[in-house]
Amino acid sequence: MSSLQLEDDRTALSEEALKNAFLDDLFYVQGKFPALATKNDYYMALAFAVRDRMLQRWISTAAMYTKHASRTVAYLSAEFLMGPHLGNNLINLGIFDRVKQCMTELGLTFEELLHQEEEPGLGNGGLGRLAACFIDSLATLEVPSVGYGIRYEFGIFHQEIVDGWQVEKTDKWLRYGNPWELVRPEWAVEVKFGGATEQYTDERNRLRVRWVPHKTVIGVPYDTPILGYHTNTANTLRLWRSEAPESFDFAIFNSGDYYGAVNQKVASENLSKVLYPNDEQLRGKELRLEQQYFFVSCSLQDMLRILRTQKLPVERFHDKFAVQLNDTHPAIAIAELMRLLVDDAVLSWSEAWKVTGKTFAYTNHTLLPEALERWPLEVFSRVLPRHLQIIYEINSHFLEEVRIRYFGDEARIARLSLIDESGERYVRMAHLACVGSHAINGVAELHTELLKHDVLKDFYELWPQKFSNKTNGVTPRRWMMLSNPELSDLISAHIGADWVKDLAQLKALEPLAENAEFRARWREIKQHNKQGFAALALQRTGIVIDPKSMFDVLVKRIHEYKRQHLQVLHIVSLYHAIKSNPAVEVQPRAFIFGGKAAPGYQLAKLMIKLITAVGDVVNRDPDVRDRLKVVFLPNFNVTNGQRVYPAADLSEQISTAGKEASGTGNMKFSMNGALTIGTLDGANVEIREEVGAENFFLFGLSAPEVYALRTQGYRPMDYYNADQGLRDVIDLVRSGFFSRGDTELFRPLVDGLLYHDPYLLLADFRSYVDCQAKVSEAYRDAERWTRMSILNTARSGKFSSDRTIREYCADIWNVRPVPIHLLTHAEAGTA
Ligand code: NBG
Repeated sequence: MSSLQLEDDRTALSEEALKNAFLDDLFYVQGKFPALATKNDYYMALAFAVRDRMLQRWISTAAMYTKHASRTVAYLSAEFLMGPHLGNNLINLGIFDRVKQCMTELGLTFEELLHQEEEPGLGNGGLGRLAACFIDSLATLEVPSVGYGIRYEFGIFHQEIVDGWQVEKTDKWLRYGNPWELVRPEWAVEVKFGGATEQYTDERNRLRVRWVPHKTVIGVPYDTPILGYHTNTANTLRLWRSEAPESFDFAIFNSGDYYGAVNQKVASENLSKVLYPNDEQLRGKELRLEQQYFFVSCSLQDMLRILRTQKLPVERFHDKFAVQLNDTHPAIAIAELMRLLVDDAVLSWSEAWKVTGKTFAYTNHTLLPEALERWPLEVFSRVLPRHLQIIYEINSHFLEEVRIRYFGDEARIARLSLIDESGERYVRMAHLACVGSHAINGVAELHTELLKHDVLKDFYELWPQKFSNKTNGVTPRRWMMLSNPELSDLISAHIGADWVKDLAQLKALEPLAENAEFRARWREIKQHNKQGFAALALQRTGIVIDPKSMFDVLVKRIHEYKRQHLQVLHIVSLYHAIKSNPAVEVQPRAFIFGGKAAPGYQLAKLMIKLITAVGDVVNRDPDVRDRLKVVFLPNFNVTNGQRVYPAADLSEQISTAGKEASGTGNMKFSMNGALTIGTLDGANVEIREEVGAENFFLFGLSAPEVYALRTQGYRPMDYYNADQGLRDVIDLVRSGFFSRGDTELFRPLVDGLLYHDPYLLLADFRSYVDCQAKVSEAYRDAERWTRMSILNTARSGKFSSDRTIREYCADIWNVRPVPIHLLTHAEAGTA
């Protein structure tokens, strides 16, 4: 092909070029002129102007990776909770301020354009957001990588609060189009489901297995460029959408069954329709298994296609790709790669198994036994008959090895088996992931230890060398620069701007904690962020909070183990103290909550109602005189997170020790100068280690203490009986005081605590309330608090996802950066 002329006005970054491009896109892409343009038209025009500026990097990156056949990380994740792209892309391109300026000069409000973007909420919480931070870091570190996932038509539901209860609305994020993706129908693949398998002898006399599926679905890739920060790298997030195959329709069309054909089409397209909320019970599970297999099969076939274009033999799959399994959701990839290698590529079992084992690595993200994925054998064999055979074969080879190693230890063999046969039979996906991977990791030190000695103990004893820890991190680009620009500018003004790529440099802020002027400026910025958040809270809830009060924040998914209701007990105890003596001295606080409950998790929904019900009483009681305010901010998501972390004084990380794998919100708070009150759980342990025990409010039982208490027999009622303050609190809730006299409403929660309390709220109550008193005392000394706040930020360098990704690259993936040479227009035209 002769050299293609790329237009400068699609790549140039000057103000002039940006403005022209924006107006050009408004006219030629949106088909509007200013007098008729809506906010969304302006947003789209800007997005397209920015996307054009990403494409040169994207193409240069693809060309480089192809030419060098670079070793590539494939990050397989059922969730990518990206959050809005526009602001982040501007930051990473280094043109945020310039574009803001341009928009202002054109008479537009830049913030409004940013807010116009519907965030792609393709994740539930921490796990999906971690995947998003990881691909940001991979691009920033210039590591060849692809994120593979599902392009859900509906992401995590939109939460509204009606009469204090959560109401779910569908998330129609694609309603106005998505300017960041490019569909690649030419790389669509077929995925098969159901049916049966049969043996046959091929033309070379080899005994093989053929899968005769019951249905076929097409997976179409939608690509989104993922920019690195101030690099030329633009990697790809490739999300699969399901479609009905043409041929399938034809067969039924010809038989005259038009509606049957349409139904088939609808059924195929349903596959990628909706993201499943986690913490849900079995209902609707089959579609979820189909989703998992769908995106995994699409992704592996895509990798094989890439291998072919680079003329690499399938035997070298593991040299080209390091495939990371983000939890067990994609674990079926192990059986699928075996199928592709053995059934399609005709490798021997043992050769295929070697390639597979060297390809995969598995990250575990949970310590809750009920959250470990298992599929009823019956469902599994119906959806994936060939894969079940393969899993049986993997299991038989594996158990043979175990039998030799642990001769006669049948109990251990049953515990290790890929098939749970203790009752109804299940496929254990975590076991499949462990057996088929060369590396297994947890996401915080404590979590990894608990995996080794509890959840995955038998596997650790078998293969200790496979286990390692990779403490989570978050990207400072989104969670500091974009969310907290004033603080970021202040930091850069003092220590230079390199911290954004090397967060350990924040250490240089430490001496500034002793600088009174710096502290005053630090406080001013926090105050400003708090004012901004107070305005948002007012607009969303109608509740006025005072930016001078302490912002005490608990935002995360609503779950019993995360113990939002422990904070409620604390609030009620303060309220009780005020009611008993209205003159009592209490530190004014705004208690800010946010988070979604799984639609089928009744108790979590009741926890939301409890928060709002207590808020209704406390917020209105004249005796409180505005000293306590309770706000439940609806629809906590990435966008709202960006507003709340920078505004927080106090970060609540109060899960029962030994339950939270890591937490990542805890890191976002600490980076933004909030102090933590927390248990020794997940990454809290490491945050405390880094920032220093004196800058962290620790309370509650440790994981070993929790374990000991449980084994010795935990009786929550004993705590109730022994503690007058606790009794007052529980009795007040139980009396119907917060539920207009209804003594039944909160009974499931209250009785749950008194008679079972699986997450030990009553055991930790006294320690928590006492610790909160220390927090109040510390807050009253503004200078001391500010020092602690600065030190939290200064010592949060470890929690950059860049550090995490460097560790994965070195210890698990064995990949190296490939810096990108930006192609000139002429080069791109001939590449
Ligand atoms: C979550 C854990 C968090 C952890 C994130 C990211 C799941 C299954 N696990 O503690 O609960 O921070 O994963 O690792 O969503």
